Amino acid sequence: MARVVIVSNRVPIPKARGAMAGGLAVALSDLLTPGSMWFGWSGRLAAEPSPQPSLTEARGVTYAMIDLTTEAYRGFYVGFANGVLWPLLHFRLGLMQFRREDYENYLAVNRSFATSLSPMLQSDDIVWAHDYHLLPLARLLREQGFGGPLGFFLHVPFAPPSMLEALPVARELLTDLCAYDVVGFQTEEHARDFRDCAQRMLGATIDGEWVKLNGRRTRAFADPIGIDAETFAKMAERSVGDKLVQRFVGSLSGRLLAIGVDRLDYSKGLPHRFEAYARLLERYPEHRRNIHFLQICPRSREEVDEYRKLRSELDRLTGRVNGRFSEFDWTPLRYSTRAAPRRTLAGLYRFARIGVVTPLRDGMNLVAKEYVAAQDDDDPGVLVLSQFAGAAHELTEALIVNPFDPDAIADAMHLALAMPVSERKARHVALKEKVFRTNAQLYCRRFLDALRKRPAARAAA
Ligand code: GDG
Repeated sequence: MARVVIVSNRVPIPKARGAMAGGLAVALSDLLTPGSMWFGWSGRLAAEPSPQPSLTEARGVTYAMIDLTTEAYRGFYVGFANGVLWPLLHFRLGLMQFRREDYENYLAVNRSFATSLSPMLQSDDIVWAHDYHLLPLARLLREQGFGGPLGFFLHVPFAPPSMLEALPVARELLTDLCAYDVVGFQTEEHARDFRDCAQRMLGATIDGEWVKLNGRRTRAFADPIGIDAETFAKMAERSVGDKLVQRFVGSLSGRLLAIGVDRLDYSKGLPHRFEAYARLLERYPEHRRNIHFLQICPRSREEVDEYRKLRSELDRLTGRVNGRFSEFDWTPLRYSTRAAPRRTLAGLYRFARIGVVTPLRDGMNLVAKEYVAAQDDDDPGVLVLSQFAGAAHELTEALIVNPFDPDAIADAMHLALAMPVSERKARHVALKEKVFRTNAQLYCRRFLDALRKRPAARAAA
């Protein structure tokens, strides 16, 4: 069987003991068999470029990493990836700050990845690159002489042509994506947007899921990411007995819990959500004193101005909600910017009557799936889910809301709080079936199957 080489911006080396870190490492854990390799940035900044990767081995998997210079990192990561591509693909054109020198650094870092990785590749390797940091990698690896299957998965949404046109280098990057053999998206809508862009902006020919450009074919298809639902459900069941979870539950004094868990990011709709909670308490006063809202949002990308601004805004909104509604023995909103241990999160999800997942735009949103997996079958909570999260395409039995409408979120929370257990159970059975079936294993298998079929695709080009 061919070796799988995963490439991503950051490399999640497993800790010496204990479970894997989370996120991508969990989704791809089935592929991390002895002999496989994961390549990316070490997280270290060096004065000089270091093309020679450092190698670490854990559980038979080789983790190969390069350092980046401060200048390359700032242009590539802060400037272009998170200052241009992230806002663009999350429909926030006003936040996009394009600078050609950042784009040059973005290309330079991708070139360093290709130059460092290619000497380690064997001709029958399968390479699977992840996310918007690595759009040009396939072209650059091909230039280095790699001829094997190259796949790419985009974790964030894609944009339709009318929006992608705003990116001055959109045509270059679209052409680069067409150098991959397989390009995977979270939803069919994102895959279709990509094919539309390739057709309208590059003149590519579209045939079903296939994009034909300059005599070669790329398959652009939807492969929604999943979680390891079984492991997560077990973790949730066990962790409700943990000291930390118990202490938290005790502090609620029997009140119901609504929970939100998101990286502190402007795509996650946090200010609208806080506003919605205030509307709930204002318009449905019967819930006052009977509910707590816990928002966990670990700080992220603090190098980017917009993220610092968001944090101050949330500090202000929390103060406003609590200032307005608190009573001496009830604080309606608790908000923490520190990450919680994964096991604690699982226990808190299980305890929460409502999971509030209201991003303004999101590729998938794994929190929605984790919340479902963590529920107690006999007394499940209710998921309130944004129509603009990729997860809403699958999890249709959630209470689906428009995240730009705080009143609609408040109404859904009210409905969830009043929902009889029979309806909660009926919705949960349907959601659980989907989360357990379309899990991380299926996600990996579908993508690799598509990539392994590549020779046939080439012959037909
Ligand atoms: C991108 C796309 C897509 C959060 N807080 C804590 C914590 N988390 C974990 C959650 C979940 C993960 O982080 C977040 O995943 P999401 O999917 O919600 O969002 P992004 O980080 O934006 O991820 C997204 C995803 O890629 C995968 O393809 O779904 O659309 O934007 O697993 O549980 N984990 C711990 N403590 C925290 O405080 N331990």
